[in-house]
Amino acid sequence: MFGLLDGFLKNDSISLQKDILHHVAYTVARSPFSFDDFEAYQALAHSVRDRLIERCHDTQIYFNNKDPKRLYFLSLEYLMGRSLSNSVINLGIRDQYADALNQLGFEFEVVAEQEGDAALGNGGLARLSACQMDSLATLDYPVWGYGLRYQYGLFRQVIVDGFQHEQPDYWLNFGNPWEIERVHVSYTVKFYGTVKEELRNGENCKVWEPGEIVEAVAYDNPIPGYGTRNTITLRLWAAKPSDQQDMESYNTGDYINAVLNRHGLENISSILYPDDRSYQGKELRLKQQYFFVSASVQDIIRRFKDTHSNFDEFPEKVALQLNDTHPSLAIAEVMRLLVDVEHLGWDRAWDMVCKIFSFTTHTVSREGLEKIPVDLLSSLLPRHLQIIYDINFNFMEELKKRIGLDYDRLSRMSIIEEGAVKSIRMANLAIVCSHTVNGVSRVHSELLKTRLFKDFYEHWPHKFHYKTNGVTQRRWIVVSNPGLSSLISKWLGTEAWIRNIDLLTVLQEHASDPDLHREWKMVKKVNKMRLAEYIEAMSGLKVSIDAMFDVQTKRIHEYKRQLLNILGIIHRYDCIKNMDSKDRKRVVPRVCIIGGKAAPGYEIAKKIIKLCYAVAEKINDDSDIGDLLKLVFIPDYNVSVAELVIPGADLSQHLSTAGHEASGTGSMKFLMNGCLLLATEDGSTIEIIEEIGADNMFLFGAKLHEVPALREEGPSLKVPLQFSRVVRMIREGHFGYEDYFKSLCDTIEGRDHYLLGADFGSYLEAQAAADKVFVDQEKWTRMSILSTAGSGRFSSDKTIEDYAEKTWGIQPCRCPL
Ligand code: DL6
Repeated sequence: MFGLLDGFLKNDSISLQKDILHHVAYTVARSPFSFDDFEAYQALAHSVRDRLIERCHDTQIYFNNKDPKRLYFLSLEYLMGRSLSNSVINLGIRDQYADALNQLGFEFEVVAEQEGDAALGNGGLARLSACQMDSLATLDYPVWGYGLRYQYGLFRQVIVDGFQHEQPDYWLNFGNPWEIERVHVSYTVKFYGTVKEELRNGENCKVWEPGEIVEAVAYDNPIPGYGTRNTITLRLWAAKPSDQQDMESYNTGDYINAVLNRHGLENISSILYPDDRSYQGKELRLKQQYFFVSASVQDIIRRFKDTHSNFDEFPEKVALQLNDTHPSLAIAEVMRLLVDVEHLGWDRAWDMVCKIFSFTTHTVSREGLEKIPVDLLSSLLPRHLQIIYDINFNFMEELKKRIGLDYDRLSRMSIIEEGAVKSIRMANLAIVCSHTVNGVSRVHSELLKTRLFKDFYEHWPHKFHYKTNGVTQRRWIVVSNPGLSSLISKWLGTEAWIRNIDLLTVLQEHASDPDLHREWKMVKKVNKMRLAEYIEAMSGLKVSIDAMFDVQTKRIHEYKRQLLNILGIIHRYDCIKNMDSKDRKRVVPRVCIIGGKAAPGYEIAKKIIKLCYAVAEKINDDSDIGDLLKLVFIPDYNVSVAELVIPGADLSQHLSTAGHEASGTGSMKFLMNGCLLLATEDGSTIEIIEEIGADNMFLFGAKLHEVPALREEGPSLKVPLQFSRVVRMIREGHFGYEDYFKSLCDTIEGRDHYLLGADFGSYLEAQAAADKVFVDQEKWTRMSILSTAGSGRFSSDKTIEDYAEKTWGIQPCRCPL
């Protein structure tokens, strides 16, 4: 199609140069003789966007011709990070662009740094969605991603005097070249109002008369695959006032208020909720969920109807994936559209719903499960509440036939929770209506089957599966660690591992080769220098790259136990202070790096950040300690900071109390980058151990089956003396702010739900083991190589292939080159 215009866009460096200059002149509106790095970035991004659009169109035309079964991936969050480097690498034209820029007097890396992060998500779940989109495109699957185009992404974390402050992330301030606004692709989304019964063609129909109407407008974000022409689309919805709304108020003369009300409707898509665990009962959140699923489902049905005259083939052509419970209202929306609008009849619609939906949960705890107060749903989405009640009624009737009148079990499995606040259990809704319920690691799946969803597992064992999470090697090695990427390609004699991750195991054969060791260490050294420069620029702290870079970066949560890490650092500091000079010579120097955001309302998490700063101030200012120990907190940890930090880490810590991390994906990124893991046997770490062997990592802590007994012991549990000593140091004001830290210390003395005291001894042993190996650089490097070599199972390509075959039933559909 584009061939008709002027031939396909050319990708040699001269053509790219011309293209960049064209965009400098006509898109950025600057003189081609004078533009700065940011303007170069804008022009470059638009030039890449042109190529993405070309491929996106070709991909869609190809999909339309082939009409394969399509996957629709519904997620309320995506942490995409930056797009430029990833796009040009996946398009295979990074070097050509670098040349083109060079000839114009710019450096690719410097220009790429101008891009801000797209942070439309909180943490693990959101970054996983981004990795999975990359794999879906690369593996040529016919897919659409759907989500919300928040105007404010995840807050910026600013630290003032050690305290976290949240600032808005208005990421669209300077425009977003990576999206295409589709003004002609919009749907009305209805809220509030009443449901009436009407007789139509002799049938009783439900007619929803809404009280508010909002327009959902599509913004398409192309996602290019690597080594393929396929470029899929992530369609994000933005709320716009609808012309149908408020005509009344305009007519009554209240012009100003009518305009203000209109403007308010845009707020639906304006802010991302910044808590990754609990969202319960907020009207705006519910509006966001429904807004995005309603627009998406309307779009999906419209696309299906474009090429089908009836719904007979709907389940053979459509798979809908619920990324956690957040999009579960899609179930009721599909029912509403098929029954009330398409008039298919309840039974036929229900049969289809049960065939098309699959559900993945990312939660371990009961408290983390979403609930929607019935009162709220009844006012906001009255028709959907009726549908959910009907689904539940039928389900309860079916259940009674199977289990009889076991009221306890019936009430536990009901979609409706009775009680002080009558609520809809979104997970129960998703399980009842999906053909498959996936966990995100093997142990997570076991926890789902034996604890969280035990009743459902006993009822429908065939529905329960797991797909261990993975991360994309394109982003987490090729983009973020070009040195390691070239090294791997050189030793493997091919770049094929970028699409075929199994090839990484070939590195095992070379794990003891001194030449590889030399080159491997050099790559790490360069990455550590880059990270050290960043630390100095950000905090003014100079760190030695000969020290072990020991990193823990992730959202701040009590269960992730950043506090255990800080207690360990205090212990190390205390030991060094009490050593004589002979013993000090044997200390392995460490740079301890911690980073992550605390949810704005999570006080204990914010105290952990403050404690980290207070301890850092004490240690880093102590001239007696010098380079033996440094502690730095990296503020505003996000995807692009992770791209810098992960390749520079020697050791990374994953400390969740066993049974609390559903999977964990940070560990996989560190593993791919040859970083050794110090970890508990939790989530996907258990599977990492199977791949690389316990000898190649530092494990510690209570195992899953030991946790209940330890908890049972409560305050009488014996904890190591060192533990009591470091907690006392905090309580006694060694790091200042003793009153402020009191409640933090109280969480780990006495009840200590996350078992920091119980695990402290084995944690220190694991740390000592890491020190010992670090001194033996040959052993360390071998372990590092084996870590990368064994990381292939944790590529999102693997996860996606598994989902495609076993859950979604979709096949690759590769657009010809
Ligand atoms: O599945 C992705 C990721 C897991 O790796 C983490 O273990 C889990 O904590 C995280 N969950 C969330 C919570 N969101 N919800 N719901 O991000 O998912």
